[in-house]
Amino acid sequence: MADPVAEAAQKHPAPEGLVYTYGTAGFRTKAEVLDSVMTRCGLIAALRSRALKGKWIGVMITASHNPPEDNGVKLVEPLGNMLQEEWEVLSTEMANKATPEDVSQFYHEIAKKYNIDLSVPARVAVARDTRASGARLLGCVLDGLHGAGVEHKDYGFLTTPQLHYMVRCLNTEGTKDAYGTPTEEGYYEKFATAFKTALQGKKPKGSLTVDCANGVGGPKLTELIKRLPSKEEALEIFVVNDDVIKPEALNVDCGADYVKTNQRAPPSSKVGPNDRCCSLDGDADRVVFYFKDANNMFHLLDGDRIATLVASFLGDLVRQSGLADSIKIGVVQTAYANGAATNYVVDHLKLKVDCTATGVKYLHHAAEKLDIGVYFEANGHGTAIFSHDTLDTIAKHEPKSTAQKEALEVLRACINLINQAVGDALSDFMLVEVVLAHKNWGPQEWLSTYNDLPNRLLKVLVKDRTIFQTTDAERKLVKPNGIQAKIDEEVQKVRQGRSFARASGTEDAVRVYAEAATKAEADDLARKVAKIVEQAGE
Ligand code: G16
Repeated sequence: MADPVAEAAQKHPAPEGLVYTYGTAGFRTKAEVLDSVMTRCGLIAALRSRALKGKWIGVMITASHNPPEDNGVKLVEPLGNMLQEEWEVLSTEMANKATPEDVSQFYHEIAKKYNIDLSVPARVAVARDTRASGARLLGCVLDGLHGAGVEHKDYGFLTTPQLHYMVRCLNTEGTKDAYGTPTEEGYYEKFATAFKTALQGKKPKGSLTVDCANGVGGPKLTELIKRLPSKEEALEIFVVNDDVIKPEALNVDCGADYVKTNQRAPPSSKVGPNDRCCSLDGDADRVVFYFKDANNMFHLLDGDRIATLVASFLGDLVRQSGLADSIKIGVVQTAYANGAATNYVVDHLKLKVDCTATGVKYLHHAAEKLDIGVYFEANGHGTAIFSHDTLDTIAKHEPKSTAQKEALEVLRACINLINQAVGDALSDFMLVEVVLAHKNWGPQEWLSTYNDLPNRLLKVLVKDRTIFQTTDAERKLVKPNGIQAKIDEEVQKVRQGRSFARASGTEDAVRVYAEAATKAEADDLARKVAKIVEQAGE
């Protein structure tokens, strides 16, 4: 075969009878059936890079919060954003081509349709998390990249946000938007320096225990800590669940998804009352905080809490810097946001709230329309982004007093501390620590800003989850017919009730969320809605 694209596809034939979809966060399923998808993603990455005149594109091999036997792949756009939706569709189509010839034909069809010059250099940066299947799947991606004649950089093990950072740095190097040095050292230096500057000599109360879900975040956090100010000067950090030698331990009984879904600390947790803890997920792009009070009661401080904390702090800094008239802040949430959090943002912080479908790409997109867009999913995925004009305004602003100058310095340091490319658990937890240190708050003060409505998240296994179709930012089901009316009926029976069901984009399940005035009502509502979903899915 003289066709290198078809040759690459030939090496990793597609299993028969499987249908792949580029979901909430790329392709994600059992690792054993992903070889062909990886090679084809390598080809798509090559085309995407060529379509953008040789800009660097990222390929991240990870299944994030999923169990150890899963894996996945997501593509990263030049500024570190998620892949454009149109290209998600192309990726799905490519992944489902039956033969190597079909793959090659489609590759050339895409080139033709988008006027892509196949002789233009293509550049792709690759990284992976610590899953056992990662090495094999990396080989499959590289076969695709070789087939398409791509210049590539293999970063080895990275957290997902680190790869997003690298891609943004590679594409902005030497320009006025230069984001940093595209190396691991560059990443640690940038964020560690920003952390120190943003603290302005303030010391967070107590220590922080970080559960790394036995994923790639563990070793990377250990590296970061080496560059942070000493524990005497700033923050004492204890790293737990950082075993990457046993890949079967990944996300098991620990990590952000475990803590958020079960609303309890990992069973291995040994911290004392009021000790701050946080949990990352398997690829360190989510973080949730929590603590146990003096009565040993568990309290979760999830993505909603991080959003409200960060939005209020940035709002204060903008005001104190004398910029309140020129910069507006908004918050972006999904349907999973606790009703109490939404009310707090609107009624107390007096900020605008947008609601989008699940998936970082939707939230990021909505946040891009704001001067400062703070976006977080309740599960701990998120960041804050600053528009070009806002960055410019902040850079040029001349403070008129010492107080304005100090606030402006912290605001500028926060811009560097917040990963603008994508939500980043390491950068996010440092930001939270900065805010708590400035406010002189412990977790209890943070918790007391508002009371969450009791809520429950359930997973329902059905025959075919694709039959569950939603509208209104996933808050209502339009299919199967009649199901929403049944859910509404149950919701009306409980006080302050709200519930919705949606097909997961990363797992083979339908997720059910319910909240109500009391825990018993929320649990009961969740169970009833789950039953409705189960019956409709039979
Ligand atoms: C991914 C997405 C998130 C989403 C989560 C769950 O996270 O990046 O935006 O909230 O999946 O999505 P779903 O409910 O559709 O399964 P991660 O951390 O697994 O990459």
